[in-house]
Amino acid sequence: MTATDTRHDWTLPEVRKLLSMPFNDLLFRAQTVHRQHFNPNEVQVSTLLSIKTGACPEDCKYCPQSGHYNTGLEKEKLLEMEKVVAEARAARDKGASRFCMGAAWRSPSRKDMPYVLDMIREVKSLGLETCMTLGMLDEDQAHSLSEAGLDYYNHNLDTSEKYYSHIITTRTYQDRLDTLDNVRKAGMKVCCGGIMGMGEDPDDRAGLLVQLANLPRHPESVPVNMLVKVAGTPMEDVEDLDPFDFVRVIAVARIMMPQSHVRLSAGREDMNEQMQALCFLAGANSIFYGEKLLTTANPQADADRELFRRLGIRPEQREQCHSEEAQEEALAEAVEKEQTRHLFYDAAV
Ligand code: SAM
Ligand code: DTB
Ligand code: SF4
Repeated sequence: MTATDTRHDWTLPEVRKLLSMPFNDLLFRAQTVHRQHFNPNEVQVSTLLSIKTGACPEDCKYCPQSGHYNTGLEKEKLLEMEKVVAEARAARDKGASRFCMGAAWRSPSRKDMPYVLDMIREVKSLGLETCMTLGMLDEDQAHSLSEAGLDYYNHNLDTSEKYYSHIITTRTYQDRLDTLDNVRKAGMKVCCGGIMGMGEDPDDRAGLLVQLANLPRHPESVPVNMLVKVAGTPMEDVEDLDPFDFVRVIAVARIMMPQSHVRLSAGREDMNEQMQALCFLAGANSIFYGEKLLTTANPQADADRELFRRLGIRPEQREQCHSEEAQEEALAEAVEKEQTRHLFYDAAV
């Protein structure tokens, strides 16, 4: 690894230039970087579950769960533990290695925290990596989640600082950055990315990438979502993004954050297989797996297994580790996984 691999001093003009390279040159460069850090035929697989749906006080213009818009969504209370555990077990048995739980909150309330902490412990005990996305966190909340064993916290910057106020007015970009800082300080891994196709201009995509790659540490996971246009949200009729521009964002994210997992996230239901294959070629190496994201549709698990088979892609079994301590931990996990190998079999065909 060289120092240039983990730069944190990207400038807008540089990123603009990367985003507008000839497509073939860009993909070649991204794939070259990808192969220096990852097995190009492995993709990490996460499953999402909405643990608290709808009636969110925030006004994010893209979101079907905001209480500000009428999207016809049935709002739900915090899910019972049994349901969460059953969904997590089913996800594990279908081959997911990480279980991501999302709540339509501005931030978790004092009363909900104990349930959330229990969920982490229960899901972790199934041998899954855990991820949550619960809105803004203060330092104490981040520490509690970390102590309960939460591996990842998802908190997206969504777009550039410049475009942010066009999308959300109920919190600031700085609020998001503060939460990311609290998550880092508490020792959790960061999952942070954005949404493309919200009517932003190419400079907003470049601005978001600069923000992500210039964080003090790169997020371990970078979800790149294509906007899912939901009727009733202010973004239901926004103009489609050129799919090649979406692939460009994946490629540039791969080049700028070479050791991060870049997730081809929401929006796959509207992408054909060729488009998804291009995203993998551009360096995407993680997906959401299972027929539902939080409230909207995702491809059927069978269809994804078939796509993996046709592309010769295997689900990644565990994170790559660098420190000795982490390697020991991984070995222990591998032994445990060996004992439950049959559970992962069907996704590895
Ligand atoms: N309420 C928490 C928050 O906003 O941080 C957690 C849940 S929120 C639904 C998680 C992320 O989902 C958002 O940051 C956004 O990036 C993504 N998201 C929401 N609606 C989306 C849509 N229609 N299309 C694509 N991504 C979406
Ligand atoms: C992320 O970046 N995308 C996921 C996850 N993190 C939480 C959420 C996508 C949500 C798409 C709209 C929905 O299903 O409600
Ligand atoms: Fe609420 Fe999160 Fe949706 Fe924004 S993105 S409305 S905070 S659930």
